[in-house]
Amino acid sequence: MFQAPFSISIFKRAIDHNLVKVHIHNIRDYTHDKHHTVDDYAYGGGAGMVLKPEPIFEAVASIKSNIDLKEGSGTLPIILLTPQGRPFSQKIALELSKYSHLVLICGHYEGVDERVRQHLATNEISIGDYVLSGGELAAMVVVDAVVRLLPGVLGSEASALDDSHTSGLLEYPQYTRPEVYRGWAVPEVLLSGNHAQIAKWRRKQAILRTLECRPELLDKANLSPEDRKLIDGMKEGEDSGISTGH
Ligand code: 4G0
Repeated sequence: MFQAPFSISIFKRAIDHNLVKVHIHNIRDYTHDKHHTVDDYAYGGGAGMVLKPEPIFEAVASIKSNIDLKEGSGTLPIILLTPQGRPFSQKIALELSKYSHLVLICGHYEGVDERVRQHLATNEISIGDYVLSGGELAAMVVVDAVVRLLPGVLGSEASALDDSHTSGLLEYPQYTRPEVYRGWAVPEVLLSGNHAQIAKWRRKQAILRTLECRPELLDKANLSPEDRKLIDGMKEGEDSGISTGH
């Protein structure tokens, strides 16, 4: 399941260039019984199985023993992916990108024994308000978001710090050739070569999109007094003359 995402595109390059290493561990390998039991019925009853604590604690202990944290870089985040965790964000991705090592624990079934959360995990993260059949996809989402922030992983042309969710606004619309597709023309200003006008148009579009799709982001965004004036005008329902198209 982890193979495909990590063997294509930026991951393959990052791994091949030794910018990152990803190790997959199966908790079944840390069981001692003949059936390699990793789950059991829930105390108190109820449908579904619960992941047992022992294989998870033993897997993490073994992984830890193989990590040598450089002096000073201190702590090792042990992250449990569950729907009950803190909502994942670009800010958390940036924080996680500063650590030399991360351990991610993928929950499964109806859940994980609470002692894993209380006494093993240092962080509990959710990638969104929905339930997946396992934490693996959630872990891959976190790893993807973190790895693209590591120095040298993205091409120099695309700065990870330059994109949406760092500025706090949604991104402005992008166009490439052809200039007219099925009668839909690229906005004139983008062909003008007037860089000041283009920057102004893009800023306005970013604000407009954010206002329409994610208004709550505007409260936290870093906005100039000029941006604020623009927004106040849009909120009053005045015709901005620009449509986001959705
Ligand atoms: C632990 C993460 C793990 C508990 C994991 C489910 C969604 C996410 C799992 C459960 C996951 C997310 C209590 C259902 C595995 N689903 N949103 N599934 N419970 O990050």
